[in-house]
Amino acid sequence: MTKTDTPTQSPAPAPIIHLRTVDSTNAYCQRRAQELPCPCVVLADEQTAGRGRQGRSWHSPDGENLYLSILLPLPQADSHLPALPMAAALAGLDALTAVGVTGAWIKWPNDLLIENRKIMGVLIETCRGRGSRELAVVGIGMNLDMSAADLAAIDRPATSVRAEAGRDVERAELLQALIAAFFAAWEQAQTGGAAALQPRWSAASRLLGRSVQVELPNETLSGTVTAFATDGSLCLRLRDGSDRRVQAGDVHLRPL
Ligand code: BT5
Repeated sequence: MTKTDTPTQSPAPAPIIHLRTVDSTNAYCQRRAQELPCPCVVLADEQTAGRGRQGRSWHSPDGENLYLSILLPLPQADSHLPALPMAAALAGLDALTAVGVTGAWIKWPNDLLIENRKIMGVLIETCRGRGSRELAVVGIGMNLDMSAADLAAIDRPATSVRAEAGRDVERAELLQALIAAFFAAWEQAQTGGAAALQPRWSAASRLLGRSVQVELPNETLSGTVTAFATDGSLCLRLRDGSDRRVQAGDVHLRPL
């Protein structure tokens, strides 16, 4: 069960609701969408059923990591939707830079990695708020201070802010930088749509020109990344010379 601390008004453009423990901050937002302020940020110290994409799980031990969901009105224009994952990824990059972690890159669609070690993941879901208004739930998990044992429990290489920064970083500092950067990017997208964020987002990827395998639900594509479209899709030149655009999938880098 969740234990809700008193909602605190943050200097960020949205109230932060701080939970001690919860199954998943995304699930919490979906359950409480009718009563939560919108926008708001739901933060937890621990998730007992943190989730990733496609039924995968997000390792969320109790401690100093960031497990948060930003509840927002879902943009009306389709052209604005891809701005959500872009804003989340860019906010993560900005927050890492703010605390002195350099070298992070965006692995399409919106993982943040340092070399091949994952430090942040994003899960975007939707729900209905008051008056059946459609809302977006932007879930962000960033490892701040994972023990070596917790990192080792993850089935892929993973890292944390403290491991990379080599110094103590306060969770409040990281959180504040992340939220401020998210809302700044989101604000930019209000007028310019995803196109306003796409150049920076695409430049922060290391996949351009790389040979990749993309796992889709029913097939696996092999090809070279030629571009990132304004709508956030990945443009691939396949081995047979044909071009494909994919909107979601899991990318595996092939050796250079
Ligand atoms: C993601 O999924 O990367 C989305 C993760 C979103 C987590 C946040 S936490 C707050 C909010 N509430 C939630 O319940 N979720 C969101 P995906 O791309 O499917 O990656 C999942 C994979 O990342 C797993 O299968 C592991 O290989 C790896 N992984 C799991 N936990 C990790 C961690 N803490 N750090 C790094 N990698 C992890």
